[in-house]
Amino acid sequence: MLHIDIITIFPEFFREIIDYGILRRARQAGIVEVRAHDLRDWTTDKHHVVDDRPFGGGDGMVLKAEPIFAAVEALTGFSRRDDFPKATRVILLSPQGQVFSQTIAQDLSAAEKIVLLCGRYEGVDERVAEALVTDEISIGDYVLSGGDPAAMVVVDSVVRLLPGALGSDTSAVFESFSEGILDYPHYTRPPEFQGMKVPDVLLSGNHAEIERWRRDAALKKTRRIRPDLLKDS
Ligand code: 9D3
Repeated sequence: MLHIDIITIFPEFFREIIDYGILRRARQAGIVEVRAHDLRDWTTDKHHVVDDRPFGGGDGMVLKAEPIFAAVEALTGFSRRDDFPKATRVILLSPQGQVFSQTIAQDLSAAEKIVLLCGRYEGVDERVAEALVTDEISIGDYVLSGGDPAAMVVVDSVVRLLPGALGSDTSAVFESFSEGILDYPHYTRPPEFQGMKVPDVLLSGNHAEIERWRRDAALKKTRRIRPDLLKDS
């Protein structure tokens, strides 16, 4: 079973999500365990302060190293990257990370324990990245207000790759097949809606023709919207 621990200053943000959809089913099937922890639980001062002003000056606040190191030690038994078992991944979600991908999701789905550190404010004390985390991940080139939504993205994409999480394995097989190209267009009833018709070929019952149409439509759509996916293949 994969254990996922999320360290955040907004644990309530995750409560509902943990209890819906594939994640709920995977948890009930004993495939994964997901917990959201409040970083403030590992502060030692009266006011549970998790942030402080940046050395050298500048705008905004920085998440302090001490509570993060304490949290990771409590959750993994270790507080140095080099001491973690190989199947333990401690991931900092930050704009400075490697851009997340399906390949990284697949790699993470082989782990036994994943700790996700959600950054906030202007950043996280760099000693966390230097000595504690095994991976630093961004989910793309746009500005979020913190790492929490990024952690949700990582959890969703990793959990659905776990054996048994999707119920049937048809989707997983299909996915590896279609990687690197956008999906073909889908239609369902009715065959005409507000004057918009479903392509005749899909109603023809000719499976070879349908297969050809779908491959062609997927390729056209990819060329138009994501030509980068076709660059070297
Ligand atoms: C506008 C603030 N920026 C000043 C140059 C820096 C900045 C600091 C902190 C920008 C974003 C954040 C908070 N973002 C994350 O913690 C984050 C994130 C993201 O913003 N985009 C994509 N992936 C991620 S993962 C974590």
